[in-house]
Amino acid sequence: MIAPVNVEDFRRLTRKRLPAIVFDYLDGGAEDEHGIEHNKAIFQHIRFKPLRLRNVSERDLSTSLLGRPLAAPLLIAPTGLNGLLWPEGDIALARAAAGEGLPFILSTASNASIEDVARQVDGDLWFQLYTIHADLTRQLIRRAIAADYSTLVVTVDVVVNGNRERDRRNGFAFPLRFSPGLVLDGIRHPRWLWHLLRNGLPRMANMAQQQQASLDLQTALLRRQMDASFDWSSLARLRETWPRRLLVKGILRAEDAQRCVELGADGVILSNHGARQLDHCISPMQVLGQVVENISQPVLVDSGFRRGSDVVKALAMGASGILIGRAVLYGLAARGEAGAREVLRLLKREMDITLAQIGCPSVAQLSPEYLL
Ligand code: HOC
Repeated sequence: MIAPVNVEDFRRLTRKRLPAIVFDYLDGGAEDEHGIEHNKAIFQHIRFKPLRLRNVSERDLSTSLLGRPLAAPLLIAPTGLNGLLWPEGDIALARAAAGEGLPFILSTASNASIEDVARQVDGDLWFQLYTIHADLTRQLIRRAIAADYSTLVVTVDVVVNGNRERDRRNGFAFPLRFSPGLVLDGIRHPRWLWHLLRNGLPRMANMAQQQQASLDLQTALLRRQMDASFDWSSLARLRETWPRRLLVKGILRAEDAQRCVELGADGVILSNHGARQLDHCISPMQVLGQVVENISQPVLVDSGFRRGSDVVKALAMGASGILIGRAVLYGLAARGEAGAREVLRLLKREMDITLAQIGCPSVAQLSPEYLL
């Protein structure tokens, strides 16, 4: 294959390198996967209205978010099981983010622990929390504070696990079981198999490290299911236990965003979890404008971003930052840290070209005026 020039090229490389069972876990969505198409297609309905004869000889992608400088309004989204895609996948992603001047959000379901990532990477680290059990939450929060994570992202859209039929058909489960099918698939993907055999099967490091796990915490950890009773009062209590910046991820309604802020959130992340949860769900882009009008705190967004021009559209609509999930994972799975960085750079490059084309010299000056 010729050198990859866009995210879709990296997706094709990833498909070649990974066994189908792992590729499907990364690439797949809920049920019929209409949501994945919808998340991407929504950008087709948002068009630029370029301003002409503007001096765009110098362009600036830099910004600041919650008081910290960023090289561009991009963050690496929290994604689980990155160690299946590349050895030490979480560390590779965190380094790619730091190298590009961007924050990295470590998932509760990561393969590297909170402490290992903090020890090995010098960058702005955020921690994403799944609310599985109150004791686990307390321990994870204590550890994230001790390891100096700057921001907590609480995910609220995985009340139950999404109905992912590719995974069910493939018998995908974690820890990965070496079924005859996977072994055969692995042999057909020797580079992936070699990495896995050399480094050992990844584990969910944050959950493996629990001290004093009560019986019901042990049960919750084994089931790996969320606490479906987590509600607004739980969020209010959680806010009291985390003294630093807190964002709520998975919000899709203006009134919910408002309520998060009233409970002390420093911002929200609009997301439908990359269409991995509810197939027939709106795209966050469909409510971004309303949410931005409703609250003055930062509104971040993810789900379906594959192009720098997608990012520019969201910024013009008022987003303060875009979380990049699958797109950067295609880079990671194809080429490790270098591939993740290549994807971040190509997104930055596409953003820069888009700014020039629409006559806007900096992301700070983007506004709805640039859109139809
Ligand atoms: C502890 C189990 O975000 C995904 C993940 C789902 C995480 C399950 C966590 O695959 O979308």
